[in-house]
Amino acid sequence: MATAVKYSAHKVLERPQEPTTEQLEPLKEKYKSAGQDHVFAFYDSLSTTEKAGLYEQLSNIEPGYINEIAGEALNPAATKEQSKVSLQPLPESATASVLDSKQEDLEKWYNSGLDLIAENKVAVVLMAGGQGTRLGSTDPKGCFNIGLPTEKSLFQIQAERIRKVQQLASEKHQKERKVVVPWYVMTSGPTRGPTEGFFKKHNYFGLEKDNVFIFEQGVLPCISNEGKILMENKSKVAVAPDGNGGIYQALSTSSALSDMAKRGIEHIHAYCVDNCLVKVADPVFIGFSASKNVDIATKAVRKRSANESVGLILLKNGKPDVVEYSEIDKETAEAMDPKQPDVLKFRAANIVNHYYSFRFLASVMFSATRLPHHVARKKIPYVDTQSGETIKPEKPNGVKLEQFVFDVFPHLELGKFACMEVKREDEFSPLKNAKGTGEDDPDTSKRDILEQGKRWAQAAGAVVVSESAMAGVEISPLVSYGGEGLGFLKGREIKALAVIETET
Ligand code: UD2
Repeated sequence: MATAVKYSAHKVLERPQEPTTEQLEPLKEKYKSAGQDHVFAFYDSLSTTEKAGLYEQLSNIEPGYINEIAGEALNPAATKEQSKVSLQPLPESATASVLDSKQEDLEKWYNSGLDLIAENKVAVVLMAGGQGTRLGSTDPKGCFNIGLPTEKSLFQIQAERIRKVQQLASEKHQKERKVVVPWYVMTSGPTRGPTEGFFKKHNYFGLEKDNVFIFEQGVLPCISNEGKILMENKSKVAVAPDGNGGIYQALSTSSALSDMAKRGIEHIHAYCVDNCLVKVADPVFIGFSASKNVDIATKAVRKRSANESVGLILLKNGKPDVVEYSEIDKETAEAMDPKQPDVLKFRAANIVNHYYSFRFLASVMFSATRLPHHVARKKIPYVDTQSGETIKPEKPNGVKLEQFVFDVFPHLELGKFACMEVKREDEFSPLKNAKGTGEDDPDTSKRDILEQGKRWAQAAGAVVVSESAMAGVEISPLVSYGGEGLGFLKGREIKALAVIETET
């Protein structure tokens, strides 16, 4: 299947040439037969550079494919199957829970996970192409400073967790070999430059540059409610990132996947940039998934409330799947467990924290472009191709088309899928909203990290004296990955707010 938009290899048009008639006519014909030739409305009035830029952009879009996916997304087939959709919680056989697993199992998974990391078989993929509109920051979310005493960004916290888990794996094997967990960072058009610049400015946070692979996902044109491609200005189609489901095509097209193959990677941890508690390359999760020999595993936390903005991990028509919060019906979201009346029936909340076997990722490429496109209704500024006027709409006038990363789940037999429930307080605190919202915002992220550090210090035998409720302990990931190695704190009194940056 042709891709919607080929990847602009960041070609800088040195001396833009005006497209010839032989080049232009077939392109105009293709758009005309797709009913999208309004994109040429201003072509003749454009400068040579603008003509070259528009020609380049339009040549990388398949208008027929855009019509197909926009048609499906804007008019979901109201087939009779819709009424027969069966939703059930995942069966016990497909789920494990850190909350009630035996300590010996957790240790077994932890140790086998560290062994796989030590054998350089584990990679990490960070989904960082989102535009973070709700947060109100124009920078990529990973650059965000949540207000910790050290002022570390989310990127730095995650980079230091990779460094620590490399060190733990190496120490488990008496440092016999160099341990590398390569970090593949998926960006999108708007986030690629600022992300690359931030990593360079901070010297990759102590990681080796050759083991940080920044790549770009695809984009899709923004579409009017009537299915027409929207123009951002007279010489540019309005585009948006193609969703975190664009990861599959991007891993292949960007050659990240072949880089993993060269390195002998067998296990991949893919996660969401905005979760400040994320255990990057979590040995327990890697060990658990590898021991079950699954192709995909996903972490879940107990849903906080019926209206929490999280996808629900469940069985849909007998297949593992996730129903997104933007698409769940009220009745399903609020259904209570018949066996436990005060507990939600569907309570396995998706936290964008997935394990993949390399063999699965390498196989899924052919079908990735056929993942469904979801519709995000947005107010999209555009140029009216009749009047030439730029319109800033007051209400949603169009849609962004997005693929969702979890839409590959139904491609799996249940036996090749697993779900691991983890503790929200230890592993999930998403940064979604602007400061002051009171939920999933910079203050809740900061609170959750400081609280976790305080718990770890107390578990290690320290006495923490807090001056205020928010006062906690920031423990550097370079000192402790998950609360381990803090014996040096035993018997010490710590006046919170405190920072533990080294073991001395
Ligand atoms: C995501 C999940 C939702 C729930 C919630 C919890 C999906 C589709 N939805 O919803 O089920 O787990 O998070 O926090 O996963 N991203 C890209 N490229 C894109 C769009 C997003 O890389 O084109 C990344 C984004 O940078 C972030 C992650 O995907 O790391 C989730 O994106 P989001 O925060 O926009 O998703 P949200 O909160 O709507």
